Amino acid sequence: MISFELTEEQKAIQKMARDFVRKEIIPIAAEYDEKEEIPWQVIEKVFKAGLMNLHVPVEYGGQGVDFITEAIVAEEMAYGCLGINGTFGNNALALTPLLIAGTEEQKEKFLKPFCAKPNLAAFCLTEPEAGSDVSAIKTTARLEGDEWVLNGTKCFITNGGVASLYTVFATVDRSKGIKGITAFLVPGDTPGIYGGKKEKKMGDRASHVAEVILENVRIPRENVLGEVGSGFKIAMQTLDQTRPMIGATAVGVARRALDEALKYAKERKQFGRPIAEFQAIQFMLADMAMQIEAARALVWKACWMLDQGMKATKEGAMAKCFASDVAMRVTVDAVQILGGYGYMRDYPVEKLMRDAKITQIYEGTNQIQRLVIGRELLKD
Ligand code: COS
Repeated sequence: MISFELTEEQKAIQKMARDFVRKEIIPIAAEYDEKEEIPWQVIEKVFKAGLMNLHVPVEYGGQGVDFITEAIVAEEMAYGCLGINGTFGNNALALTPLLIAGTEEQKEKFLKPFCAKPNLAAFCLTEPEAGSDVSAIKTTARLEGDEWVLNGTKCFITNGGVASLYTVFATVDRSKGIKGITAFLVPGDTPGIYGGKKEKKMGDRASHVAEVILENVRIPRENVLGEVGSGFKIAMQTLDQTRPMIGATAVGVARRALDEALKYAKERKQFGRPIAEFQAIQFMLADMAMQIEAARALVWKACWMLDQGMKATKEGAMAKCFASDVAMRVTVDAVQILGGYGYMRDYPVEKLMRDAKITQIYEGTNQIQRLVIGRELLKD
């Protein structure tokens, strides 16, 4: 059975997120992009509005919504600002390993207090020499008595240095390759874990992305997630669930660019007419709208599969890859429609174009997504 009709709850949360974005995010997005800072007051308001930790079950203090609802909210939030959404949306990436592999005790101990406040989490996988090739990570974990001792450097970590909880991937034995990779929970106040250099970014600038340094970080033995050596699979299973959300945010960025381009094309007069009356512009707007609809359909399909408990590795990669490529093309076209004004910071479209670029890169480059899709096709 296929239906694109949202449930009453989904319509209500979509409206709530849309109103929130209009009131709290759009008015300040350009300022925080310029300042390259997290608007902490907005994070608190997102939390109070019940729009944070959507995917975390209610019994651990989250909102317990399904994947489609999460995607609907992510689209609305990214319509307002990709970077601001990325700051609290990143909790989905960082907490999913705990939801997938955590024991009941770990969920009680870590999720409940985390979700009781507007806390941020960080997912620490990438390293200077291990981006697409996760198997190359060098951060080590050594068991000493009843404690794990972690050492290494992570890079490009969203919320690095400002998170209250870190999910850290480290190797217990480099000679074992991916079979040595293990996932750990590290509370943000643990001595030895701290934020390093904060990155200066092209776009996505209202999010805090930095190195995370681990220097003899000692955590209790029971902070290991799942089996020792299962970290790579946990990371891949996590990305299967979160890549569709990157797709949803890319749809939000693209939809905003289309709305800005439509508004401008109706107002801007050249040769005595609004430029929207020229077919050259109409065809661009039509292509933008078509691509956005197709991208959202792929995102919702992947989310629907996840909601049914199905494996959606291929569909999640398709949704992320297609939607982020769409966001890039649509935002470039929006800048083109706005012409010289589009290139200037007084209008929001140049920011959308800068923001769109990262969606083709993070949570696996679009080359990696194509590789994942190709492998899945060959398996089928
Ligand atoms: N779910 C469950 N298990 C998975 C899986 C998935 N989605 N993907 C891979 N695995 C398992 C495989 O089944 C295999 O298990 P066995 O050894 O038991 O057979 C194992 O993991 C290794 O898989 P594979 O051979 O595909 O690993 P590769 O080293 O070739 O790496 C890629 C695969 C490149 C796809 C992976 O490293 C990747 O996604 N890289 C990008 C990482 C990324 O997104 N980084 C961004 C950081 S987050 S901002």
